[in-house]
Amino acid sequence: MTSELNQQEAMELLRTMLLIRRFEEGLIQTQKSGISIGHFHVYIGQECTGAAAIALLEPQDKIATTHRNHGHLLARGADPRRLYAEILGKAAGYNKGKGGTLHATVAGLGFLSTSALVGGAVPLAVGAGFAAKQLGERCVSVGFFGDGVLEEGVFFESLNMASLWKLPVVFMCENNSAGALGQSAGEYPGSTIATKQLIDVVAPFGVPASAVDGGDPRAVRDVTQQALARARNGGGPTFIEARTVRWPGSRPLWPELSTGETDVAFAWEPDRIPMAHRDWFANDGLIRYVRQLFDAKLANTKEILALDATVRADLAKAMRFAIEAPYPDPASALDDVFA
Ligand SMILES: Cc1ncc(C[n+]2csc(CCOP(=O)(O)OP(=O)(O)O)c2C)c(N)n1
Ligand SMILES: [Mg+2]
Repeated sequence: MTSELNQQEAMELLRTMLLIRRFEEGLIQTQKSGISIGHFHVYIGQECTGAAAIALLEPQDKIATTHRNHGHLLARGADPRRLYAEILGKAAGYNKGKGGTLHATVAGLGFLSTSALVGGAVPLAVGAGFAAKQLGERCVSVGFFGDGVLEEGVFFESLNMASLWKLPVVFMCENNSAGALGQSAGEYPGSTIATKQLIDVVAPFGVPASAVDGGDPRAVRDVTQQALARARNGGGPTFIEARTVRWPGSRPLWPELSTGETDVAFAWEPDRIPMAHRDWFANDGLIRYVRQLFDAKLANTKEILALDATVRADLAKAMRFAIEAPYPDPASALDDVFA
């Protein structure tokens, strides 16, 4: 069953995707300008998955996420000023600057503690699903995690429990390994899993699984809608493999704006795309989605450019806020921590 987006929903989805893309382009540019940020990971190239799936969640639903969390937090409505501040280690950040990019979390938006451990998000999501079932709450728990998580034992333990106990969990595996050369080539690690079809690993556990083009928000929306309905109706967990191509800028150990700032006009003027980046942008979910909106006459070029300009202006202000914000008082170093 497919459900079409109305014009307002379609534009809201575009706004979320642009927000994520521009937020992270801004982060890379800020770091390159010499401002100390530390190591971080970006969600560029995967926006369609998080934006489309998270738009379907209800306020009481829970989300667990990973080291690649900025897009999930923004899609759920996190304030870019406080998220930038958190990433820059400032006291105005969501976690008073003590979580940083790897542990940024917003409990009020249903985020369980973000885990930068490969695999950490999965038992968190299953635990929240278990709690919801025990308490009789109409709440679904969605775990976002990378393909590398299928190398971890905790994934299989968690999947097994979720299946046995029919927990309301959506396992959203974001497989971004296509095009990644991995650690052996001096790049950021890709996964090294013998099976190439991740959904095959899940079948013996009796968990319904489907693979989807993670760069197609409508496809992501359809499978997520089915998974959420199954979970809410007591049908138990679902595994979704959202496949995307690794953004070239996420192949080095530190992100590089290697394809340049995204020009949304690439969608209707493909000749503007620099030759070296044509393969990437032909696949880029954001540009593909803009083209779909344009072709379906859901938005014209003026509206799309205006939306982009507003997003960029707001983010420039948000970044200024974060840069000017003070660091936490050293005397507070031991507050709010387990040590
Ligand atoms: C348990 C554990 N082992 C190793 C690492 C180092 N590490 C950080 S990200 C990463 C690769 C993760 O790949 P994947 O889960 O596919 O996520 P992606 O970065 O591709 O989105 C590794 C090995 C870690 N954070 N945790
Ligand atoms: Mg991966």
